[in-house]
Amino acid sequence: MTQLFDRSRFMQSLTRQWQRLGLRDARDMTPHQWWHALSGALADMLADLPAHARSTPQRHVNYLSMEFLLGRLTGNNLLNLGWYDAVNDALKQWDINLSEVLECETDPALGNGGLGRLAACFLDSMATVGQPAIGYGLNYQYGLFRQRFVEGKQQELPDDWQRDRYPWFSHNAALNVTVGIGGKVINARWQPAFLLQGEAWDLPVVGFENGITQPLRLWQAKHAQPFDLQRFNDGDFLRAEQPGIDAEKLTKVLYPNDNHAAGKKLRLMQQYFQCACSLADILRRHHQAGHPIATLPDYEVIQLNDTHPTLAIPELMRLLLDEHQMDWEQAWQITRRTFAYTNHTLMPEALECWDVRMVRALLPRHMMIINTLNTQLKKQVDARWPGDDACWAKLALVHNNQLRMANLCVVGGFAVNGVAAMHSQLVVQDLFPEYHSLWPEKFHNVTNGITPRRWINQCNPALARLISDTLAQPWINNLDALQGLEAFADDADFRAHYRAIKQHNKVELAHWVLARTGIAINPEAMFDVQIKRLHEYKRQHLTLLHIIALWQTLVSDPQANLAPRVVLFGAKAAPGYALAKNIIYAINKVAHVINHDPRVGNRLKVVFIPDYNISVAERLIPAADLSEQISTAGKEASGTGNMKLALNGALTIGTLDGANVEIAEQVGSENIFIFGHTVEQVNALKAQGYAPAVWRKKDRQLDQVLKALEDGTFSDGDTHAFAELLHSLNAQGGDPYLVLADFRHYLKAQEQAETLWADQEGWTRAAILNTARCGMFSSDRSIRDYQQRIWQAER
Ligand code: NBG
Repeated sequence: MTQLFDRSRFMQSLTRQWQRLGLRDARDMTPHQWWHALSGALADMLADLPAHARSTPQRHVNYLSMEFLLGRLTGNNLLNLGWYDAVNDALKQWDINLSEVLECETDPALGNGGLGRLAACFLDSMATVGQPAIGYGLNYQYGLFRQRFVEGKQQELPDDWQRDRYPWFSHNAALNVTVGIGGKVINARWQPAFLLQGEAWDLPVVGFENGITQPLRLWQAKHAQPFDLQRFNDGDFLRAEQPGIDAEKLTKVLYPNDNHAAGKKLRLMQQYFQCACSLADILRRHHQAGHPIATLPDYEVIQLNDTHPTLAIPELMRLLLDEHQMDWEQAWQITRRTFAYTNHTLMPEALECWDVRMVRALLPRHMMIINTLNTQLKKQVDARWPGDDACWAKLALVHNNQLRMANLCVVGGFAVNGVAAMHSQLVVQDLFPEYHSLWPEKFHNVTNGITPRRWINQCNPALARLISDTLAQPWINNLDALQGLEAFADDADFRAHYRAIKQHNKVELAHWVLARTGIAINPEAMFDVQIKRLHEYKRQHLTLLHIIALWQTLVSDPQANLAPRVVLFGAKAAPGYALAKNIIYAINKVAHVINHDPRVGNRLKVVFIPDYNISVAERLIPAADLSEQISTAGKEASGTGNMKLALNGALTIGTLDGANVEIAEQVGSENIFIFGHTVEQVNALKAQGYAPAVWRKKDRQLDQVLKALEDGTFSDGDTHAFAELLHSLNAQGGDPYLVLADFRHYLKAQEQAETLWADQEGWTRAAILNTARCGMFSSDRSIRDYQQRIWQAER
């Protein structure tokens, strides 16, 4: 049931906010203060709403994730509460424009990319479908770095996102927990060397028009005592404060790596801190509800978002054994029935392994428990594969002084899932075949999804209105209803309307791009969009090769019949990832030459939008015509940007990778441009000994394109400017992601896209069918799959 908006309560609450700022009148507020006051007022009102009565016997979900990439909250909460129009109206008495106020919010960017954004979509969907849940993460003082380009090169700036108190946070000191670290084990009891305190900072997660609000609880590290009193009294003031300074460092920054394990001690401490705080909180709630500890898995499930929170497994064992004096077997049964693990990658560099000595130094008791688990597992493996050392070498939790987190997750929980059909298959086939044969019932697929609240209703209001006007039923929390649009794909009036919305969004984007980058783009051109983290496997450099090929064609043949095109990139590279940074640099340099080439004019423009984040995505997605999803087959676990773009009516050009496979199934092969080597073909090529030089040699156009990068055409004669990029493509045994092998096929697929583009009615028809047929990519469906297959399934 929607909560009714109480206007007078809102006015009172708002008044308190500006009075607290020491102002005499609401009119004295700056736009930023308006955002602050509005958000604070809404947060107060939300806190006072009656709690939603829960009668369902469902297991409660604890979603543990090191990342939640939330994006702005105020506008989203207003829409989900159903209060947007009422607040918009209330603000008019001061001539305040709500959408301008909402623009003042800095994105809470507590995540890197798809994994963190997925966690945010899942929170929204759990609240919307009524799955009782709490999200647990860390309250990083600095979110993902802000990006700017200096002469085309990425530079990172700190993201001090909560410098002036984030108004949606509520802090409850009664929830503080104490966490130990270091020290030794004496008589099987851990004596930590020092203690930290975890403070709980809660953000409200608002379900869509259903009166449900659930917390996202983010832990912040503080020193347990203000300082060492003895030292302080002795006059050693600075040293007395030392432990406190270290504690606060712990949750200062988010590690800026996507799909890559950092291996740093501070990161391990962050992981443990998050797990220890969250488990203490889960057990506290369980106890408070009057349930005996042995019934934990009957009431609670802990979903591990990738392996980052794996230490929750040995932590629960420790609590059961040492704090609750349970015997090993019972503790193990409880633990195994509580945890479920989602795998998000097959890439070796992203599969976390920790140096055992480091783990032991920080968590000696946990390491003992893990070693015992390892011995126990060895017995099972020996019984099944007697004397097979190679098999044990793969399955061991601890091997060569490395602790393998993914193995611990598979062994320590009751369910493992991949994030798209093909990925889940590869998890079984390539990553865990032996585990699968031991416990086939543990393995599942849950295809990712995205929340239609943010990714249509909020970011594309005109499309949302058209859908609501067209369909006779609610669709925002029932996305399968979009099927009802199919019938309208053949209706010329509807197509005109749908196309006008896209055009309007493109015009808006063009204004914004001009203001932000100084580059004028033609809204009549095809908007070709590639937005995601910068990674070699995602192949932004393949797009770059296509751009250069287009430019060479335009220059050599001014009459060439090419569709006017604007290629838009958004991507951050991890600060230590030299190749990714070089690709950004190359794109920016090529863009500069092309955008200033009078022979090209308006026919081709390339824009790399700096500081890509959720708010930027919300602008780009509704305005995209073509969606680039071109990772090497087998490398992208799912992708979720692909879903957002398709739902908003961009046609996908993509490989048979991740969720592209399912998108292609849904929309039909005539409404998507699929190209490239398949997983099997990629494996076969590699097995033969893939040689990129061979592919270059047999394709003159490819050779010309690479030459232009080599000979300084785009770098003022500097032939070393793109050394990393060129080395990755040219080196013998190089091109690990088969860019050159897929180049020709990619260009053909781009030509197909151009052909359809020339027929605007046909293009629009395909776009409508993309919107109509992508309902299954709602994260509400993902959550229901988790419920049926994992959380609420008979065990
Ligand atoms: C990422 C994958 C994406 C996927 C998201 C969410 C990691 C480790 N994995 O393909 O690369 O969409 O997870 O599942 O960040």
